Amino acid sequence: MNNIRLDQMGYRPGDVKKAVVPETASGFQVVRVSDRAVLYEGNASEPMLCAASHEKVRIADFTAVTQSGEYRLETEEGSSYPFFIGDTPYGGLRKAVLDFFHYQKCGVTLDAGAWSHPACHTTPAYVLDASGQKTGEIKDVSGGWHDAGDYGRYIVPAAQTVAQLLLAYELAPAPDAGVLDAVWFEIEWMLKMQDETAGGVYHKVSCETFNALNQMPDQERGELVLCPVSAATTADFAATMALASRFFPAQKDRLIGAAGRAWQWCLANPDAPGFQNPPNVKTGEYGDDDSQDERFWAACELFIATGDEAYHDYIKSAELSTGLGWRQMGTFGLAAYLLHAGSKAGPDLAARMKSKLLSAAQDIMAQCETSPYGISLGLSYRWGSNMDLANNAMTLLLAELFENNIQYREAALEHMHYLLGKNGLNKCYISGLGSDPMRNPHHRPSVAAGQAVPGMVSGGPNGNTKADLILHKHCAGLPPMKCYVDHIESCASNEIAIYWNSPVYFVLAVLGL
Ligand code: 9MR
Ligand code: 9MR
Ligand code: ZN
Repeated sequence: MNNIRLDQMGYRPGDVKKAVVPETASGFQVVRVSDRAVLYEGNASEPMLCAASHEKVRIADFTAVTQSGEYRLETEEGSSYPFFIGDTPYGGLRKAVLDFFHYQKCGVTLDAGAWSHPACHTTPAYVLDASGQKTGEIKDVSGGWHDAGDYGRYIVPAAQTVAQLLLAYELAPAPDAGVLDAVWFEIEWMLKMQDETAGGVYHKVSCETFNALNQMPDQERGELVLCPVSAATTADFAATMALASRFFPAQKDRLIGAAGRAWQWCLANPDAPGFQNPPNVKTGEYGDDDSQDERFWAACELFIATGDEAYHDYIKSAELSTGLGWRQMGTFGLAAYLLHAGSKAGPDLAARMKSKLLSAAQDIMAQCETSPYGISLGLSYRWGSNMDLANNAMTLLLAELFENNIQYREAALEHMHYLLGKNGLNKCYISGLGSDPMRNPHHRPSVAAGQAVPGMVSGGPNGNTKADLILHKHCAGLPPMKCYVDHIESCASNEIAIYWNSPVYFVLAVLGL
């Protein structure tokens, strides 16, 4: 393995181009692959410590190279993976990241090459109470996307995913028409997850336990159970349906109606506790005992969708918070209000929201400045660190809508370079692309087929190596940026998930990559 870290796909001519090289490499060259012509010769920066990888490194800046071609960056010690400079160096990346959602479809016959399978999870689900007993009710909740490497379907991460895909569609300079079809598939399932009488939304549907890692979806035949309604889920649902009503005009009344019923449930249950798995249910929990941020987001979307001042009153007295990851969703509300409340927006409130969003962006930028990789995770590499990374990039791009600062955009792009190989492990964290892509995801259809579905974003390094045995075996004691193993059994560092692909898709679409 070479030790020159750069984007394994490449760079557009006008973009900043930086590689990270070892401390020992002071000079470098950019060499054309076809004829070994030296296009550029430069000196790397002074050595810097990367706290997250515990390495002293230098930055090799070759922004000056703008001529299209295929190159390698070379030092005295070695040569990088080849990469392209050109107008479209990312080839099929963005399409693959979006097409991934097709492979996650549940409840339908899937025609998807090696990953094809008959319809899965089509039996009705038994509603459980909080103690895990069946209530006697059964419900058809077929459809939607499998959440991740497992086959559960959970509303909380679904809401994050749908919101990020719809915002990508809304804010991209050239949106992909396929987004709306992709998202509608999920929304139809989400609608089935609502208890129509009381308006509450069931937290999740899955079998009681996870099935074997080598089974295709249709081979999971256990009884499906619906876990109890929760507040975070119901508020997320209200927000998502109201948001979706902007994009699906023919379904507007139905979506707003469902959102309004969910909101009424939230009002009637102000102190509902956070969701916990009933004792017999072992699948993804997505517990969140603070639903204030989800309620705030729902009120913002419902205000925009209906113009009803009752929602505005709720927003005015709500506490503002930020976040784009399933537990903390405040930024979705801030962005919605700032972009769409229009002439109805309270100017003081809008100013407070804007400063909340911009201060989140400034915190992210401050982290980027301390990192030779130009990224924002600091020392915090949690389960799904690549989602945190992509969500930070998305926050920067949202902030850029309200504060014209080219550095936000440049930093967001550095975050994509990190995912595509410019990182402490020289690994491309997206399957099917780059010179050394993720090959062995913790993803049941990929394990069953013996090959990885393309376009999937790995969870990425997880400093808490004890979270799975194989990660601990390979990475115990390593610095956080290196706690990753490309192994099917490492769910804590190498699973994939719908809500890890969605922020990456947002960034690619909005940057026009
Ligand atoms: O495959 C499961 C993955 O989707 C989850 O993220 C992870 C943590 O909840 O759990 C995985 O399932 C493992 C289970 O927890 C323990 N036995 C082995 C399972 C992997 O095959
Ligand atoms: O993304 C979730 C992460 O934040 C948690 O630390 C982790 C362990 O509880 O669970 C992750 O979510 C998994 C979910 O529970 C089941 N489906 C796969 C998800 C991704 O690993
Ligand atoms: Zn299924």
